[in-house]
Amino acid sequence: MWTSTQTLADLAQRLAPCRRILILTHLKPDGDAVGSTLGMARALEGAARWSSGRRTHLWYYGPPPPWLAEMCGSTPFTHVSSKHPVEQAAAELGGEPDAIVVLDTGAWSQLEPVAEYLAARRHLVMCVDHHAQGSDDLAGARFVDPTAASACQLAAELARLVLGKASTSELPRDVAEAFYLGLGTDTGWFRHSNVDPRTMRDAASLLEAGADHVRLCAMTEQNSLGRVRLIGKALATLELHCDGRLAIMHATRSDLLACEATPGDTGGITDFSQSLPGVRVSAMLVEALPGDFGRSGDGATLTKISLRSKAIEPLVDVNAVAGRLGGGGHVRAAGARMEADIQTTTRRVIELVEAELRNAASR
Ligand SMILES: [Mn+2]
Repeated sequence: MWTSTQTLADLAQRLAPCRRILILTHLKPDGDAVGSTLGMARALEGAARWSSGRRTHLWYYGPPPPWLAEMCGSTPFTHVSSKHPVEQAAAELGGEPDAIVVLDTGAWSQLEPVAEYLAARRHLVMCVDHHAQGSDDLAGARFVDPTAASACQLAAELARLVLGKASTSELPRDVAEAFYLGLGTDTGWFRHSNVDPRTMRDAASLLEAGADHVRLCAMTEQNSLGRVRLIGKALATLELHCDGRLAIMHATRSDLLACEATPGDTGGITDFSQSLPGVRVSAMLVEALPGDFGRSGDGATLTKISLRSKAIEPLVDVNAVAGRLGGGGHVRAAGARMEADIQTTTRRVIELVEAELRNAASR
């Protein structure tokens, strides 16, 4: 069972004498992953009662968010990659760590690049997480609270204990700033269903400590010019099908070129049509060249399909739709590729969603 085996006070006590602490999070770090680890590193540096170089070490792996360097500022971090492998990063620690803190995940699958390194040092691992599932054998010492909207709220409490403060509102500004980032991003800046009174109280406390809401929100909500132009093009193609319950948008290869957008700029555009009241499923179709989305092929026409389903009962299972096209994902967000042009793909998506809408209605 992925439940707590220790209190945060136990973990703070265990960290107190540690002089070389490695801080890790999940692959492809998001705001909560970066915020929790960065805030923790800064708090542990601040609590050091000796002054012989750095006490904490941050490793990230997988595609970093565009704002990573800006967010970390003068706090150093290592990006572990094929160019900078774990062995090299480990050598740079200057010796074996005496603690490894894993934040915002407890799953081996999310720690794949460092799994081997961690497996050999399991007795050193402490985990603080807010996910419902995790791997019990990753960390014997763990604090798990799935009722928290973000790992940053739990990390803020641990940082408070580490620094011996009465409230998280007394955390140093740069520590609070990092934790506020994760609280903001994991709640979609206080819009998602995980927002509750505790979220707001914790956020208020971090704002009191000096977190800059405007700066952090603007930093993570940035779009490139190419992406904004592409959003405009895609919205202009919006069509409703299935009695207004399916919204479809598309972008062609020449749209991308005209907007100076990259295939990476197409992510999340589906969400715009989800704001239409009657829409249950939205789809975004992007004409791709083989290789655009990490697949090399024989030059055949390829259309990438992104599907979203709204959180309204009965839920329409877009994972099932994607599955019929050879793709997959989750019930509410899934994707697939079809070796066909946009028109043919559109017709197929309409057919499949129509059938799935009937399935959902009959459940
Ligand atoms: Mn999280």
